[in-house]
Amino acid sequence: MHLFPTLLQAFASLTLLCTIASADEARFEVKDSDLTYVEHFSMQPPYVDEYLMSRYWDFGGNAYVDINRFVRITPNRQSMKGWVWARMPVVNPKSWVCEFEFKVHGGDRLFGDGFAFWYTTGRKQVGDVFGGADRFDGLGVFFDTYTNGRNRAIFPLITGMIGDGMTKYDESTDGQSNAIGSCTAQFREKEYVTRAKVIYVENKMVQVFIDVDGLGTWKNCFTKNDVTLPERGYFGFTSHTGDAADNHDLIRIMTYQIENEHTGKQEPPSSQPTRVDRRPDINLKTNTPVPLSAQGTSSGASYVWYGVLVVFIILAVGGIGAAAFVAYSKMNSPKSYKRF
Ligand SMILES: [Ca+2]
Repeated sequence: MHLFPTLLQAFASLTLLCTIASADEARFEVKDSDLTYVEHFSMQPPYVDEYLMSRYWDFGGNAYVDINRFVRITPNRQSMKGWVWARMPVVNPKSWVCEFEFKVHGGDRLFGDGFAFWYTTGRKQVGDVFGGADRFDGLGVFFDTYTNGRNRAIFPLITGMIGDGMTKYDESTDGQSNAIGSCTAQFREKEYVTRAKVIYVENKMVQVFIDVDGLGTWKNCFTKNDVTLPERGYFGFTSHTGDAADNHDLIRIMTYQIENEHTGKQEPPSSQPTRVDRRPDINLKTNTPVPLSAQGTSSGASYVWYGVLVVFIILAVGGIGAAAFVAYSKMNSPKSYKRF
């Protein structure tokens, strides 16, 4: 007679066990109505402004911009490394969504290695973790297309890792030994644009969602609760190729501030310090892809200064030459001889 309540009790206990076992189920949902667009951490075609500069992003290594089409982090060639880094650290928003559209493609031959999304205290440091620096401080999400280590996962594999500035990325397990979560996602060689979004709710949660099936719907890749990321991190994207290669293209980045009952009242995103370094990392004059220097340090401003310097040297040399010629002419003129 008491079987039904007992069964209910057992079911309730089982449910509780399942809840505990899947502790990294999302504890709450971030809704579209919680979001405010943040321009200075976003990027979209044509990627450069009227001065052919990118106001908020630096590009470097083997990365290049194809205006209106994509930012190619690495081209489909062996041993390439490229990067795209935000110029300003994320002071505000404290809780954010960084959504990006990307394409990874290059044919059916040997392909790799993938690309990384970063939110780290360092930036522009080139290294061997998908083109970014190892022992990073912050969050890395790796879109891994090449199996380096022995693991049973099906690739491509998306893996998240939180670095403390000392822990190394473990390539022998493709990052699985230090992963906060991962999922398999067939994002290569798609006709449509593939998307991902990384969500951080301050001191509470990191989540990664993907849309790689062309259906326009988000699927949870992984959730990690009770996470605190460092303050003043930089958003970045890096990639590298080795013997295996692919085009790793970034098409659009859209960053949003989250404000809901879990984040509390947030400062408006516009309160972000607006000091922007106007020196560009790129000099774009045509619609054709413009490769960048190895360090990404060549700039339009530099070219202008080189031009000014060259003109100055020409004028200076010309002036000295003219003065020398006049002096020589005077010395050798009949008048000069008459003085002696
Ligand atoms: Ca790998």
